[in-house]
Amino acid sequence: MERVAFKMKLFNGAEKEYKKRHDEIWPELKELLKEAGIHEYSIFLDESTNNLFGVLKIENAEALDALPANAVMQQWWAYMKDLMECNDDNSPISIPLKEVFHLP
Ligand code: RM4
Repeated sequence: MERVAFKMKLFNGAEKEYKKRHDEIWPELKELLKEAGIHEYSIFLDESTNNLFGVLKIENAEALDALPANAVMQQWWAYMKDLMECNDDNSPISIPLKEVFHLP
């Protein structure tokens, strides 16, 4: 299992709605992420900077490459774009993070 982490950015004042939408995550998106081999996916918020930190485990990190082309993923990103910094294609601006410590 590989560990993947990345950061994204939430707009000011969007925390409550961001949390609500994830509490009510679409079943089809959950299914898509599970089918891609994702496990234990968390997103943490740094309230002092609005940085979001995504952390997940995946059987094969290359499986993530197929997600941007998926219709459900694209619909979710379009739905979320009013809450966070995004690219022109609505995908969140996502900066990969480098693991510098792990205690299994
Ligand atoms: C995030 C963002 C990510 C997605 C999660 C479920 O806000 O859209 O790309 O993987 O939601």
